[in-house]
Amino acid sequence: MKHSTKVILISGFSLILVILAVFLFIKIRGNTANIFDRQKNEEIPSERLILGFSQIGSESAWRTRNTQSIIEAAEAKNIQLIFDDAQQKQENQLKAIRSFIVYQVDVIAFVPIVEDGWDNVLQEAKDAGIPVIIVDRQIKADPSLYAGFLGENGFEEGRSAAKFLVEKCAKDNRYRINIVEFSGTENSSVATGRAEGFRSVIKDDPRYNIIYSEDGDFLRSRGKEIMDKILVESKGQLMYKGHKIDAIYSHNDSMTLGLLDSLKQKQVPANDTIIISIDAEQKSIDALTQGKLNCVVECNPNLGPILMELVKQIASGKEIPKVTYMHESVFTENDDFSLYKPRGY
Ligand code: GYE
Repeated sequence: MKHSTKVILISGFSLILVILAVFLFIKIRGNTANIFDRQKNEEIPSERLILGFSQIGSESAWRTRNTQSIIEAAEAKNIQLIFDDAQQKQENQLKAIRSFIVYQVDVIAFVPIVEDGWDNVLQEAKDAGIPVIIVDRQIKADPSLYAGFLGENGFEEGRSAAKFLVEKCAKDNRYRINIVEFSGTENSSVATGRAEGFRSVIKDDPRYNIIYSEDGDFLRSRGKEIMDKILVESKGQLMYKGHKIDAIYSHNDSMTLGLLDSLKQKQVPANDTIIISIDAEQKSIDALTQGKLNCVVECNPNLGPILMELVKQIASGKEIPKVTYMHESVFTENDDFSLYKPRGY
């Protein structure tokens, strides 16, 4: 046993030597010196910056606009972008981030599809001296492992949705408000935040009850499937297990458009059902102005310009804020729709 342990140690030591040799070779050959080799506050012309970006996929119009914003902003700032689409798989994101490390990009940024499972790869990036910016969704990891977060405040978005519902219901004397929730991707920070924020507003009023919640994965197809199932079980009524559905809270517009598809296909009127959505893509705003929705909470996908500013700050050795939230507003049935501007996505 002792002998085998010695063998493992020797091979381990030679393995370390090989890795060091490869690393040194890459370092010498590498034409983009790692930013931590540079003097602090040295302004780095952005044409020399390389940003490795891992995007989760293209599950919604919001995501598509988010991607466009990042690509456009990198071009505008002359930052070389290595972009990877993870096709909704965390393992693809981990592979992409590791490839960015080997390539020795200057900065890594990524949208974490779920909150957990990032500590090891973030440690690897830190060990390689490559700073990481978390984009759009947040993670559960040691904050010292990444430079900062830029994105939405899901908790506040959920609170805004519930505040609209409470204000609307305060005007009528309904003794009970039954709510069905179309949830975003399970274990994503944005779905968790939107769920917790909504509940934080209604938790002390017994009239409000979330009678059913299902994960629709932020997908239009899943939003339709869930509503189809509800309508089949209730024989075409907007009811769940015998309870009237007074309100629907959907974590994103794609799922909302899917449930509207279902109501339209089955010719189920929803005039007295309060429907609240999040994102504010054009089709959802159009549904609001047509009276199909009552409230749409904005989630701003245009993160590109601010992200590139943060990349340049980091690349010059400056600190960036640990958290940067985007400005977001709320659109409701009470607005003057003539003041609305095109959403661009
Ligand atoms: O609401 C949804 C997208 O992470 C905030 O993900 C984003 C969410 C957004 O699929 O449309």
